[in-house]
Amino acid sequence: MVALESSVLAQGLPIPANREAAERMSSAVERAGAVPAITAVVGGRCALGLERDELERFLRRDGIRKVAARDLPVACAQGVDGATTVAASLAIAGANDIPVFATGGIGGVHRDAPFDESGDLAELARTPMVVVCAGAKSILDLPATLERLETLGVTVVGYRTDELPGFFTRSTGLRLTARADTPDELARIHRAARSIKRTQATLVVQMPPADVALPRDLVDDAVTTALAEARRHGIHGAAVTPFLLAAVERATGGRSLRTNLGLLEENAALAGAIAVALSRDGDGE
Ligand code: PSU
Ligand code: MN
Repeated sequence: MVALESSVLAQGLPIPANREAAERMSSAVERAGAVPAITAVVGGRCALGLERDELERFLRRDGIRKVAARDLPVACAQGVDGATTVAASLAIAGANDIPVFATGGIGGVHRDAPFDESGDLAELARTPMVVVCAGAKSILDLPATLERLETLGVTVVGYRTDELPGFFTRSTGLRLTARADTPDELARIHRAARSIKRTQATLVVQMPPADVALPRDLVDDAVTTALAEARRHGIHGAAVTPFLLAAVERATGGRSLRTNLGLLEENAALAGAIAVALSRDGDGE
């Protein structure tokens, strides 16, 4: 089984791209031979896998709140619908012993703020799952995010790359300490982590597909514009990430959307392959 998040569907991507993302990610996991399960809070229940009508509610986006790990108990007790971030999705999937999770980009240390660090990092430090992503979103402070992952003891492995990918871009110039070139190798690393009782995630980072990746200077300019817009509007707290993603989309003339969809699918496919590799040795779930 491969867990997928729902905040990217209800907050991160616009309609109708969010439907395309849900379909492309789920199909990619299935093609790899694994079973996709979207995590969310549905009427106060922590769900692993959504019914058709439930998914439709999340894709319509209205009235669906963004639920981070700290919000889970309140969302459950109040019986609401909530789209789960990476952190909240890991909390749900980890509690159910799901071995693998895929997303687009994890949260991290924000630029330009006195202190704003995504709860995703803390949850990665206490959830021993394989997490596949394209790095942390380009809107973040990537060197600081990598330092925090090191401090937290999260193993970061480049899949067919020696560098931290930049979510929208293939390269950031930030060197990684580990690389693997096959799903089997990744499965071995994760099994080693489990066997020595590491509590952290194995964070697998993969570049966005070459045909949709954006050039670094274009993304740098778009992020600068987006950050200035966020400052002007006084955006803060949980609203920062969705706002910046939408602002980058405007600033790249919509090109970042294609990148986002392409990398979500690619990450889901790799997560499916890793889940299959893990289960082959009877160690998958
Ligand atoms: N990556 C995307 N789109 C998103 C997110 C990540 O391409 O919408 C979401 C994820 O759910 C991630 C969250 O966990 O943003 C991080 O939000 P914050 O910075 O508030 O922790
Ligand atoms: Mn934050």
